[in-house]
Amino acid sequence: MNRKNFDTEPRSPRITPFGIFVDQLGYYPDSGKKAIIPFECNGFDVVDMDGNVRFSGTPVSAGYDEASGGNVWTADFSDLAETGSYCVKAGGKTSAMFRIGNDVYYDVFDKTSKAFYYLRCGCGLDKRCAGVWHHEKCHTAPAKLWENRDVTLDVSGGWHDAGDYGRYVTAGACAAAHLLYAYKMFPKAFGKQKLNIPESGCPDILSEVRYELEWLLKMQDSEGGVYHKATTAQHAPFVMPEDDTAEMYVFPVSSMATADLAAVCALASGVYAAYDKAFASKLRGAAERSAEWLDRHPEFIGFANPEGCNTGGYGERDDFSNRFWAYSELYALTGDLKYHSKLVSAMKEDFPLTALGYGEVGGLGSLAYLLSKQGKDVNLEYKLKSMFRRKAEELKKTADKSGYGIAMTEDDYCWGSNMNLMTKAMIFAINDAVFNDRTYRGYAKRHLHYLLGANALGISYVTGLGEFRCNYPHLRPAFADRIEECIPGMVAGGPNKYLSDPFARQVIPEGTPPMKCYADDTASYSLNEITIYWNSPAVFVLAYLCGN
Ligand code: 9MR
Ligand code: ZN
Repeated sequence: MNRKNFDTEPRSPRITPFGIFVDQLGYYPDSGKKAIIPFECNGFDVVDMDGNVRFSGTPVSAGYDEASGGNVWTADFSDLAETGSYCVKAGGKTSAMFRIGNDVYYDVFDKTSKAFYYLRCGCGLDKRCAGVWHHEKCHTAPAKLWENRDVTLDVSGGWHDAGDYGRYVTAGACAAAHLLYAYKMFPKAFGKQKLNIPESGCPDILSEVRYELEWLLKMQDSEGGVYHKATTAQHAPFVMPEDDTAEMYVFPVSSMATADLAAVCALASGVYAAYDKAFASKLRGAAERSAEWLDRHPEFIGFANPEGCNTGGYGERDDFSNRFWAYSELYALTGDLKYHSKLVSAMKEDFPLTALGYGEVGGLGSLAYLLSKQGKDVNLEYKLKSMFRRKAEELKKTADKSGYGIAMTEDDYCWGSNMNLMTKAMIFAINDAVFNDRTYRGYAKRHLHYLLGANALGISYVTGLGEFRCNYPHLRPAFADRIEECIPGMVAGGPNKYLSDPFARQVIPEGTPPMKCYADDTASYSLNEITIYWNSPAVFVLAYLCGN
């Protein structure tokens, strides 16, 4: 396995040894359970680890599946409820090993949550918490303002965004918000979680999110505006973070970053109030200062990389959804009617009210409003609820047509498709939580099953989890540490039919169906990078399934 020269020698994609696809982590005893068989056969068996047949059935045709470009049959073994380890066999082929049990997702829930710790910047990861993946502290030198190099400031801390070492406010705010909502909506799931991180005193996930929030606070300037990102001028080579010693820069304020900071700080203020009043009030103050800045700057201040910088842009075309999210969170926190009228005005613009990604954040604003304990305009509440319900109904229709049971259209297989996958599952989870509608639970689960192996490549897209799993993500420390086993719990971007990097184009033949446009190769940033906001929706979905 040559991991050193990936930039000159991309490897052929590793092929799954399995011909039948299952969630490699497993199924709850009382859940629906379907293996996916991409070939015709007469019958299937579910076999335990001693080789005994424990269930037999006949596969049912699910017809032609567009996204994977083939006919699909499903093997329904929902009636098998006994705890244990199994695999599915049919037509001389077999699935990966999986378990049936009430605890099958605990490990993936913990590891995807712990992934944020491994991405911490500005501190060392010690052996006690990080095991073999420990490293020295990184990126602690003072940074320079890109536009005025005489000014230096301390912006250490937070999480590395992704496979690169950049730290971007809008991306960070979105990931932190997914985790905070996961905690707010499904607190039970986090009660028993032990992430083995240095802090204690509150649920581990809140200590972890606080690490990011403390950094976000440093990105706010004295006027309340928020710098868009802190990165070096160019992406670092594939070295350990402590060996990336290039000059760190802080890039200009954007209105998206400012609004997102106001939003996430307001949200966090409400959550941390129960643990640390001083921190909660600091967050509230920051949120209010950024909201005042937004008042003084009604115009859109976007972001594009200046000449000489090639790190992530996270540009957006407008800041409508960001402002809506900010006012909605501030209203939920304070009950101040001025924020209510601002959120209503923000809604005059056209933007999706259920979007949960890092760019379009309208869904986070809607969620803030719906979960708020403040007085609500009934019409507005009804409208936002209907939007979530309508979205779920639309997704349900798409999922019912898919052989894999997921609501992914062909266009959803783009850069970071696993974020699309997991935010769709979030929509189902939100519908269950807000309307008490349990019918959506199975839909959410099937999206997780796809992530964990019930997909056309039979691969688990989470490092360290599943019998056949991705292990070579485009993630600098995972390459530079020379450790064969990747840092666990990282969600890969996943199939991207646009093949947006040279390595992807080199190894994936033209005409490959969207669901198969993936290679577990360090070289491919458009197929196999990891990011904080691809992990965070997975944590949300797992919190829902483990704690609800
Ligand atoms: O996740 C982003 C994806 O949706 C975009 O298509 C892509 C190209 O603009 O950028 C991705 O974001 C990258 C960011 O700019 C820098 N850090 C790594 C991110 C994941 O590749
Ligand atoms: Zn760092």
